[in-house]
Amino acid sequence: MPWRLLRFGLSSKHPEPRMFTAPTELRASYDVVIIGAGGHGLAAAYYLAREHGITNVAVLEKGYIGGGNTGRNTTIIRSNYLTPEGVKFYDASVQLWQDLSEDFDLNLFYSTRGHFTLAHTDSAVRTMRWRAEVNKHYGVDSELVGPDFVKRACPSIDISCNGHAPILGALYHAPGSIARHDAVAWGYGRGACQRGVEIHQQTAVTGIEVKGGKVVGVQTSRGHIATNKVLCAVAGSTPRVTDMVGIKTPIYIHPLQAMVSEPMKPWLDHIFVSGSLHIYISQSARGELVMGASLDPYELHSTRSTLDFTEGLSAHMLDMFPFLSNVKVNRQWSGMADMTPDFAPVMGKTPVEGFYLDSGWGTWGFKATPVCGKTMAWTVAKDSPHELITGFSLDRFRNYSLTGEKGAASVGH
Ligand code: PYC
Repeated sequence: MPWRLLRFGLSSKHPEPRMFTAPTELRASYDVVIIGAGGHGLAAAYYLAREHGITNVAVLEKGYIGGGNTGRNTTIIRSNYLTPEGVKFYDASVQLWQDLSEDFDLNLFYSTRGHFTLAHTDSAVRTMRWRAEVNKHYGVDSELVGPDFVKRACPSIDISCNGHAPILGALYHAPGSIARHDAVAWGYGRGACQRGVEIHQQTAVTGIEVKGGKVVGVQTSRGHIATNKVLCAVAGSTPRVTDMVGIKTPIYIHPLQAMVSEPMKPWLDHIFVSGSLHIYISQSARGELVMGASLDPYELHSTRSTLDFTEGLSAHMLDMFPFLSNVKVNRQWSGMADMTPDFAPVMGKTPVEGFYLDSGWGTWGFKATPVCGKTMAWTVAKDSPHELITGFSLDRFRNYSLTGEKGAASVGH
């Protein structure tokens, strides 16, 4: 149990102090400005302060802490990727996740469930075998299992999927986990604040000043800031920020929707993903079923939800779990996903000196929060890409050396 929680329980003084200090004024200059107070931006601020001693840092957020994709995902954490770059990177993240509640002294409800990616076709079985072998090669616990294994793990699943798409096998990844998404942003934010970082909410970046190819300042809705280093960590809004410095990326924004059911008593231990049915599901600590599907198939900068999505997802969910037919949907939401052509992120330095990108997360940025914070903090502090992110640089598109991760997407996109 986190020590802070125990101390709180035994204390006669309530309530606790606020999680974050709220600075009123912007300083005239900062060593580093981070755009975006989601998990990634706050994690980078935390590691800049904790591991590199850089504390004159402002995190600017046009909305509120964790109000973007950090609060708009389905919290799945895994490292069963397809490429060596992806497996090593996400495995480092899973290692960090495991100690994060302890590090923050804040319960993140990190819960290891085991993650199944179901295969309904021969070619999907082949891809799962391929992923299992790459995973094992890099020491990640993944294996190809048969339908009996799946049925034993989850007796309520209909292995025939209503006859539409019988389950032929699955990639089983025992370390697959979920966590409380808001708490991650709070933990990194509080840790960064405690070390002197300033988080300015309701502060929109309206322009970035570049002189002679170098960043020299940032214009905000609350005034000007001088700085030589800007980290852009605004998943779903990346093109708006890269436009400010004149950088072109192949990132397009698609909505990614999700929904939760009313709470049920716990019946689903594992996380299930079906690429053919285009769905994923887990059960949260509150008993809600957390469910999602593919991206909306068009470019759109919007977080609106649609009935079409609810109907399609529900129909496929019932193929797998027919007994859910009377369960109510409590709420649904949408995030804006930064999609890249090879389904791998875009991280690191850019052609503009002092402008760093943490972007292109597609549908899987939440799980990368800790490793991204750590590697981006390193990259910004040393002005040199951390070794774990060299496969994700922007210039891979110019050099035709893509990092093809589409085969590890949760669902067909
Ligand atoms: O990458 O595991 C994942 C994921 C789940 C839902 C969307 N992406």
